Amino acid sequence: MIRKNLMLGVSALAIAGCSGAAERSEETSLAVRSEALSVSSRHETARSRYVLVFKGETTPPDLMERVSNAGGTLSLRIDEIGVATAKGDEKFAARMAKDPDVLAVGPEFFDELPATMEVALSETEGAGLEAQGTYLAPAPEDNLYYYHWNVRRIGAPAAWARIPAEAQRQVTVAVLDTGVMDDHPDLLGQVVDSVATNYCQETGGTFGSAAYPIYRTFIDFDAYPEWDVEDGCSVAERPSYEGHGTHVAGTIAAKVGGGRVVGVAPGVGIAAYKVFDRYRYTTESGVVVDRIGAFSGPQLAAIVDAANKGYDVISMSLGGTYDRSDKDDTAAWVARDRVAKYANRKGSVMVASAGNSGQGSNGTVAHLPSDLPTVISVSASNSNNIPLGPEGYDAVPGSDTFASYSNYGASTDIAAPGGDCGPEGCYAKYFILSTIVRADGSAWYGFQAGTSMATPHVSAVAALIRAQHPEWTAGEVREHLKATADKVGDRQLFGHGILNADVATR
Ligand SMILES: [Ca+2]
Ligand SMILES: [Ca+2]
Repeated sequence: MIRKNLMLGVSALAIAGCSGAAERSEETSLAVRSEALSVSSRHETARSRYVLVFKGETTPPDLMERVSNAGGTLSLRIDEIGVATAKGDEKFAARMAKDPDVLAVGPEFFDELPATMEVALSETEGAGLEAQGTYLAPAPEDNLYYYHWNVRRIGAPAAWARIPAEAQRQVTVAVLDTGVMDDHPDLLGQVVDSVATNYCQETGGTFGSAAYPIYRTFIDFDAYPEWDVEDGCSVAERPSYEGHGTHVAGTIAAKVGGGRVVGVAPGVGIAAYKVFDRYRYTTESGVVVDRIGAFSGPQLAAIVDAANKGYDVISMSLGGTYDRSDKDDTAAWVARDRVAKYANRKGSVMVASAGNSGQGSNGTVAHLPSDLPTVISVSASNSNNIPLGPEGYDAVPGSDTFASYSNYGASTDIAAPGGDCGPEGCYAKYFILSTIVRADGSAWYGFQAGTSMATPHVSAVAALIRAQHPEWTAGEVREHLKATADKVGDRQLFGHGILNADVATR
């Protein structure tokens, strides 16, 4: 029935070749990249699932009776914003739409995470670097620091020098994603809260946390074509580990020391929200599709929870395209707009990826949540010249480019490094290196590209600004980020410019 795009980390991928210190993995060719970038993941929403938006920005006390009287079953009620999700047929939707307290009824959309591809770090990478010096790494363990052109391009080290770790630790960034590996050596102790709002709320990992990215259960659309929360989640034959949220979290807060990389705000805390569910269905041609996607309801619930807990920043490397002129999209649109305003009122700075379809989102089509006025929309930049210098691979001043896959448009607020291919080809050094979970569940490092990778840079700098100015409103932080960005060119592409942590924290 209804389909929505979701563009998460593009993640071009190839098998990392073997390489030593002299032959680093930037030699790895990313032949499949163009194919990966053209992926425009679509998935049918679970039929019969609806979002109900009430007029009064609160849900009526007798909500459950109203839903059951109309022939539906209630899944989630989000009282703070007057939104609920429910299951029912089309008659149910029509009946609810006639309720005088209801503003809009529409499908509950399901945003898909495309199959993640990445350039994994080779096993030998970084070995023997001690002999060459550690390229000004903040700690000897951070021996992949020389790959962090992105961290240095936005001037993060200058900000670290100004904002003590204790001040950073007062700030928390909520990461709405697939989960965060809380015992990754670079993230151990960084995850200060763990919440699963997804419909399959399994726990996992060393600490058994609710947001650990193990997907042992799934929504079985073959067994339950009209799946409801009450039908529960089925046990998978083997777990899957989804590293997207761990990559995002590492770019924000991978710590100094511990593991081998460093985030943009290495002292801040991460609140990991798992909003994605694993799901499976068989296509008409018999292909079994086993992927990860996020329903609207769990996303809205996570934002409300993070805002209620006073988390400073809400980082969303996710989204989908919506059409203002499509009546079916109205409920989802209003609900997302309402929750963004709610979070802003509570002081949470909302940051979201612009999306990876290489399209301008002007006109009636918008990418949500990024295109909402109270959400910072992040497009992706790259560099066309990243030589190895005294501090490692660094972008030559003036070499900024716009990433080929990034969305753009009038609502783009700011750009940040997201990685892309370079002039010599698709080499790892042009990508963003961060923490990942390998297919066997172990902690590792990977290079990825996408607006999903650009977004956490902005979230991290918003957190650093909050550490300096705890009293600033979400709107003040947002305006400060834009005002301090490097003006590099086309407003439609880069918004107010490329994020600058150094200028933003002076
Ligand atoms: Ca580290
Ligand atoms: Ca926006």
